[in-house]
Amino acid sequence: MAKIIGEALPNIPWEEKPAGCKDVMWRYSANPIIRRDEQKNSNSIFNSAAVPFGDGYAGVFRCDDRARRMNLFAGFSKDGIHWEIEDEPLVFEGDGIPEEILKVQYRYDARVLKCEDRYFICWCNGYHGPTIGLGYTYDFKKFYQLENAFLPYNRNGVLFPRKLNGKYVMLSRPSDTGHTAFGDIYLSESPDLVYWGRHRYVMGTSPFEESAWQTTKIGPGPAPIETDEGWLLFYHGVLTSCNGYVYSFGAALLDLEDPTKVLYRSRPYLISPQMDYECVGDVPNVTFPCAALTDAETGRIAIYYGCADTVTGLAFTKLDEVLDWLKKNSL
Ligand code: BMA
Repeated sequence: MAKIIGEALPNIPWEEKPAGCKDVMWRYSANPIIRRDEQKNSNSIFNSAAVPFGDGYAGVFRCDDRARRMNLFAGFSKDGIHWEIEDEPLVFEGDGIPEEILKVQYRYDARVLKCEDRYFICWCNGYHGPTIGLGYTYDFKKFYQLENAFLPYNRNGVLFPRKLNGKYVMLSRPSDTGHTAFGDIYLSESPDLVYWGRHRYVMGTSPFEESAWQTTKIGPGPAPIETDEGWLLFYHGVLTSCNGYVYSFGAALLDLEDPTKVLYRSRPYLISPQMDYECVGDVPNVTFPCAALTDAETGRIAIYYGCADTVTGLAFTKLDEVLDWLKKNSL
């Protein structure tokens, strides 16, 4: 049996696979768990991240307001399903950065992860175009911001939950100023969370004859999950259909020592937009994962994903099941 290297999480949000379901990943029956208007001024709440915190959970939520401004908000939950999201956006204090970097243009699609003694937050940060913002908190009350990790333009920065060979490691998807029509996953490392370099290609889009859901662009989803067989990465992939972009997600297994080596990568998707709340919304046909909770004891995995850029859903799988599927269905 493969093992998640991490902590037990007995109260992980969970629902058993419905009888007769043949899928490797299944949706929570009460999806969406977060409605579009659950926060004071929100137009939509999606592409958000959650982590175990205290005896419950904390998260960083993307709430676009009714002026359609994109910003990040802290939220708290006892069970990982019912959330209280704050009315005011995150305020970061600079950690060695000038006012210019602290200024908020727009912030979206946060990932949150525990690394060493703190919770890191990576997000898409407006700085003359999208780049990767980076900050941390100890308590989800006070937040500290570091330098942007990269030059514009980049989206989907995702830090690993621990250093590798003494360096912090981040996956990202270099992009452009608009609704980028390309995108591969790269890995960069840093000795100090300020200077990022040694950029390496990890994986790119696939030929459509091979696997069409990931032909236009791909990008990292939740922070990689450490297992004894490798880093389990859930990633999104985009197909350009005659009706626009379709965002699905699948999984890959990266080498534990050298995560630029892709051991397996899924040919089929795990989740694609099929339910009404995934197909209908501000941006139709989007399923976009940003967080994963894991229970090392049972191998349970719960994924938070944005649905149609409007609401937030939960989906479940188990480590053994997803690895077995990945190995049998690899590109
Ligand atoms: C991506 C990001 C995501 C969004 C997706 C679909 O480029 O902007 O926030 O969910 O497009 O609109």
